[in-house]
Amino acid sequence: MDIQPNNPNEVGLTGLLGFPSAYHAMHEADVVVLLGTDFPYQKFMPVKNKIVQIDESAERLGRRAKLELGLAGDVRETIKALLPLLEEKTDVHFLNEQLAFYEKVKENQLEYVKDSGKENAIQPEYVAHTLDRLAEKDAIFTVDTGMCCVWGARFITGTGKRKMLGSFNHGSMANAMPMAIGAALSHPEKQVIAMCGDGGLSMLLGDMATIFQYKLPVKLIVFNNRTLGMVKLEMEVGGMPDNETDMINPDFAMVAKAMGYPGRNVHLPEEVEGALKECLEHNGPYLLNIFTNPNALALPPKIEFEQVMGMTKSMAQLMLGGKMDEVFETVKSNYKHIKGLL
Ligand SMILES: Cc1ncc(C[n+]2csc(CCOP(=O)(O)OP(=O)(O)O)c2C)c(N)n1
Ligand SMILES: [Mg+2]
Repeated sequence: MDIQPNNPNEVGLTGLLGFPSAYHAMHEADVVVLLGTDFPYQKFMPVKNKIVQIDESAERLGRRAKLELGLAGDVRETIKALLPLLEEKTDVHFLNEQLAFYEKVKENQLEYVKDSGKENAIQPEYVAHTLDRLAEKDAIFTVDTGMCCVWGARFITGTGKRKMLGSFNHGSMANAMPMAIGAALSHPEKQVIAMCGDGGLSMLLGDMATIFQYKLPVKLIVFNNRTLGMVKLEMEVGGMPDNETDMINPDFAMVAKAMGYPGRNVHLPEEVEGALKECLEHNGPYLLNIFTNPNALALPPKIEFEQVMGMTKSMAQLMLGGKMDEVFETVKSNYKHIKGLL
């Protein structure tokens, strides 16, 4: 998030949560320079172009990609040493092409936001986008492992002053609320917003009491899709019918009230904006339990043929298993993604 704002050459994130524009730019470039990263999602790494990697840990060089050049050292110092050796190019054709594609991708993203969903199937993209508009420009966001990572990465705009915390190395569930507790303790002056999954929140429900005990003005926004959504998606993409991913949740708003602070259930898309405003403006902790669409999908920027096949197979298996309604809902709620594929 730190390099994103005001960078005129930005083309978005890459990887599983990323944008097609970043994927495309990385694959079409002659040379890719990796600074302090080797990208965990190997499948998204280009293989045909020249890759230069700079990292202070030599053992990371070439770990996930075939390198043309690997340099062990501090990124800043290494770049300073390399810059005088570079010949500046003035042809901006490639850059402009990538930026134009990124604009299109961003426009396409807004398609998701236009559809706010329906009763008990509020579109999470719409919720995240509305939250992005209403939150402070220096807010601290935390995102639960699961679909909230996707909504956060795609719809919360970096301003240079905002921070986003997640369990990005370990991918452990239930991180958003405890991270928000830590953030609120260390930054009492900041607005702290936890984007929680219903599965994640349930896992550490007891921590809701800690928020009250220490009077932390944390805003808990629950993307309550009544499922372990990310895992359900992984099963579907793997060609299996989902199994044991449904959640029977308590009334989280009532739980918040029992803990000593306000909670509100949001069932209708029309209520989202007002409820978010009320939550963010409240002086103290607040929980919003938003009933989101359990079939909302986040497709990676590049869709593997096998993944599409897997999805079809799982849909067929659901149909065979008699879950016709669910199949129809999944297809219907993802027609927008199909547009992205064409
Ligand atoms: C401790 C732990 N258990 C299991 C997982 C596997 N896992 C990753 S995301 C996820 C589902 C999360 O569900 P929820 O919090 O409701 O978020 P959603 O994806 O539905 O938005 C699971 C089970 C994990 N990453 N960490
Ligand atoms: Mg969930």
